[in-house]
Amino acid sequence: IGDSMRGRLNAEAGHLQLGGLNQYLDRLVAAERIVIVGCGTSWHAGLVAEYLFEELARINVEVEYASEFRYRNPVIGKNDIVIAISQSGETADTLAAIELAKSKGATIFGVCNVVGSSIARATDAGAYTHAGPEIGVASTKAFTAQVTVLTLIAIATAKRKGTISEETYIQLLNELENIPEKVEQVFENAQKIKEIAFIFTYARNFIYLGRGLNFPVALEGALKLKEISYIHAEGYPAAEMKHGPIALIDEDMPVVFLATKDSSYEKIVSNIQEVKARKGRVIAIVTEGDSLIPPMVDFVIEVPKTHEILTPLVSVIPLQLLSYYIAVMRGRNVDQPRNLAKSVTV
Ligand code: F1P
Repeated sequence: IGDSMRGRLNAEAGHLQLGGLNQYLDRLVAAERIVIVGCGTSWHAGLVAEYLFEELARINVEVEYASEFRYRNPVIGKNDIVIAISQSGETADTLAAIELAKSKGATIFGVCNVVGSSIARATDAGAYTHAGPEIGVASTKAFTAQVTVLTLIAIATAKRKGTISEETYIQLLNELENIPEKVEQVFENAQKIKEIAFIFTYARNFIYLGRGLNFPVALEGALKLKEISYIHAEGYPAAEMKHGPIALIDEDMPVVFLATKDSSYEKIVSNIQEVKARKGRVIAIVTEGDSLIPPMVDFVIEVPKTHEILTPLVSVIPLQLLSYYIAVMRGRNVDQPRNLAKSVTV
């Protein structure tokens, strides 16, 4: 995250360094619709961006799996802006989605990690995440770096569009500077996360629930667990639970709740009560100092308080660590999980 932000924040000068995107900011400001395409973790970062662009810049956003979009006959044209997200910059489905959108006249922006990659070259402009290579196959720092860059783009767009005040703008940028330190603080809880991982090493299923900006984080937590530990895991918006997944809850089901103190807090508390009433085993990610949730649940992992808009950057870290420790305890090769490729080029 630090590398992704270094040199980009210049709140006093009133502008952000967003690489080639700086010249195109007016296109984003005027956009009636943004279509975001990506696969896997990159798609989850896109879902976070949907909340950010809608909330801050009041732009309609659609987030598409590139692997579906490319085979549909999507309604897309010259008034649309497509943002393609990819760590490797080589994912075949994302590249094909870009080519399709381009052939219909859309403008394509990229958020890629690898400089000069095929996707970066296929776009009209973009901002690199500059997060360095992922050592393992599963995206982890790619997610936080993508979300950081997308947050900056949404903030810059909103500022120029006038949909956020100067005060909110400065507040968000100042808080972004605090994020690397807050992520470090989560790492100080590593021992506790390891103990929880030990208890659930041989769980057969997991459910992850979150609301708002924490919903894509729940999806990402479930994906990380699947990818590196091979445990079946599902992520849902917490409010969807009653529409089906609640049938799965019993005393053998670990349920990870993203329950940080934000605008969904009260609702998530009642979702936790619903799960506890059915004897689910709840692991709650809460904001430091929360005294309401801990007595209600089985395990608690605290994260530092941040601005609601920036929550995913902090709340995803304990989920990545939990997956990591469970995978290591199960003897998995976390850097090279079975069946996964670093870039899916076919
Ligand atoms: C997308 C992705 C990763 C996933 C795995 C396979 O890659 O689905 O999110 O962790 O490595 O590829 P990319 O387009 O972001 O490089």
